[in-house]
Amino acid sequence: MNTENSDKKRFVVNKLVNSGINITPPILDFILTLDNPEEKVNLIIKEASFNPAFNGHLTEEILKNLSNKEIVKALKRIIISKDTSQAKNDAPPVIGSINEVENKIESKITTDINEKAKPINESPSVNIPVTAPAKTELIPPKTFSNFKNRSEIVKKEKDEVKPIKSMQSGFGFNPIAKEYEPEFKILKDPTGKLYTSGVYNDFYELTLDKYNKLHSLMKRRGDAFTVSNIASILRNSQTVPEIGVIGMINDIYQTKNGHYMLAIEDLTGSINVLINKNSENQDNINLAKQTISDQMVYIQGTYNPGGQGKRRKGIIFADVINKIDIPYDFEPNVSPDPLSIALLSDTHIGSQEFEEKLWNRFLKFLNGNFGNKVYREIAGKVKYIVINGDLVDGVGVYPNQEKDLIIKDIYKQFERAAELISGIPEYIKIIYSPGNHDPVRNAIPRPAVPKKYTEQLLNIGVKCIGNPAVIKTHNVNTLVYHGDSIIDMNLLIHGLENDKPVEAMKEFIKCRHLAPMFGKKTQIAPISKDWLVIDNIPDIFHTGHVHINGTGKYNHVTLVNSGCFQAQTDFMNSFGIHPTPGIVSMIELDTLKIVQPINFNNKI
Ligand code: D5M
Ligand code: FE
Ligand code: ZN
Repeated sequence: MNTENSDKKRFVVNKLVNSGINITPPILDFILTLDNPEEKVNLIIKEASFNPAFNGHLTEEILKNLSNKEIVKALKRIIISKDTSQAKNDAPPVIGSINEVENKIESKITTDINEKAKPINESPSVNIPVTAPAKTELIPPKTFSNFKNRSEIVKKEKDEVKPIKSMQSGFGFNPIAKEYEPEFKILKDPTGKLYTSGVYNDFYELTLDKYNKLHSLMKRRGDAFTVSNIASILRNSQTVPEIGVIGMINDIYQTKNGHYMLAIEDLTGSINVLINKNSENQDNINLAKQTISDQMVYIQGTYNPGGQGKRRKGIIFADVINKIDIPYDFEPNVSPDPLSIALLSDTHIGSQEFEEKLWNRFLKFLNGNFGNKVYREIAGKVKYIVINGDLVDGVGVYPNQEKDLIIKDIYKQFERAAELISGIPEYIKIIYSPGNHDPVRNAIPRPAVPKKYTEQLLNIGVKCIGNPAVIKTHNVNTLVYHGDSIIDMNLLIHGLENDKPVEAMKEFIKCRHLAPMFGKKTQIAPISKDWLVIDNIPDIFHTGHVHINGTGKYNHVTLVNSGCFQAQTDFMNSFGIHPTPGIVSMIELDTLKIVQPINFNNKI
């Protein structure tokens, strides 16, 4: 291959890898046959991210649905020629050829050649015989007209999955939450607002928006009041003490002598910053240890212009380094009423590992049938339930997922989800925001799951929103984010561990961004506005994804990683994840007290 072609290939592969997209060699070769593949790949990434069936694998199906006529035509030509040469059934070549071209790129191009990703609605369905609908004994709603009767949902007897037992409230169970109307508002929801600007490189637009938002948040910090821009600092030919600068980190590393070296940039230029390991303020070193590229920092220190001449390289010797963070004395909002919110995620309905027994105990608990008076009192306060992603296991989400599925049809997974949710008392408002297993695009932010899947959930009063989102329940604001980037954060920052997800959550708050990294496992959609900036400080911050329950506080913000209702799969085992199914965290909205998480593994 000539150099120009291999440069093109390198560019295209880099682009795709940096966007977290998997590709097979035939598809890569196809892209390279297009006119101006560098431009086309941007277009493909942008459009594919908006296809609800797109799960990170760039397949023929995904390309066929692009709006660009040239791509679709070229694809047709190839398919026709494939057909006529009877090459259709030939196995595609192995992926090794890509790695040969770009040996610097890690082996992230992990497409399983045999796994031809199918669009979700074409997945094979299991044949579930239907018998007479089971009678339900749910209490009909009394006051809340916006809630349709959850008991209206048709229940079907199934071979593969048992229907939930009808839930009846425990004797003498008088839930206080029933006496209150829901006071619920969506404050931030990306659904329907995920625009691209249509310009050549939307990642540039996104980065610029992130920069501007984080910069203005940093300016609000008292100590970052007087700052100079980098170009004007670099013009100094003399040493300047006590100079302040705000910049986004381009690179950060520890020198062989143990100091920290940062390259930061603003809109005017970039400059090196050194944090001395012997700094009087060891907080600086501790903060540097927890800092990664693409985060915004404030630096104060002495500028040294370095040697004479054009090759002179100025450097700031930092006395202070700060992230945007939140104030120590942040005062969260509380509810005037004694209600609570239960924070769930990762039920993975449809998976063989879905822990239906634990879910049923949770339903019993909500209906006042689990545990003693103390449990009933806790249950009776629950007014809101958030399901923060991975409600269903989905299809084609990871290689060989099919063998882990008990319900192989996405629509049937949602049907079952609606049945299982219908056991939640009527007076509880349920909010569902999607994760990486739900049938929306894999890249964040995600819009709400489309109605074609959620019709039955909507019928039983479930509110479907995008992710991340901010909701207000009885005066308390909760930032709801599935948590896709927690895994990257734990890999990038030394000392962070998957089994302590709350520590990664604290880092998100400190840098005021939900995915402060590019080109890692987290797929970020190339849109023109950055929805991942934490612009307003939430009262509660809720994540999931890791499948390990954890709770904590950071400067009075309540943190919950909700855990899951799915036992360990082989896929998780391969990442060394030991999930904690059946542990549910609830927060009192009037006190923001974290209720001791209830473990439904313990039979009571
Ligand atoms: O994630 C299930 C668990 O597996 C959760 O702990 C995150 C982890 N996980 C998922 N994908 C990856 C990758 N690519 N690397 C490392 N760990 C991962 P779920 O989203 O439910 O599949
Ligand atoms: Fe999950
Ligand atoms: Zn997940």
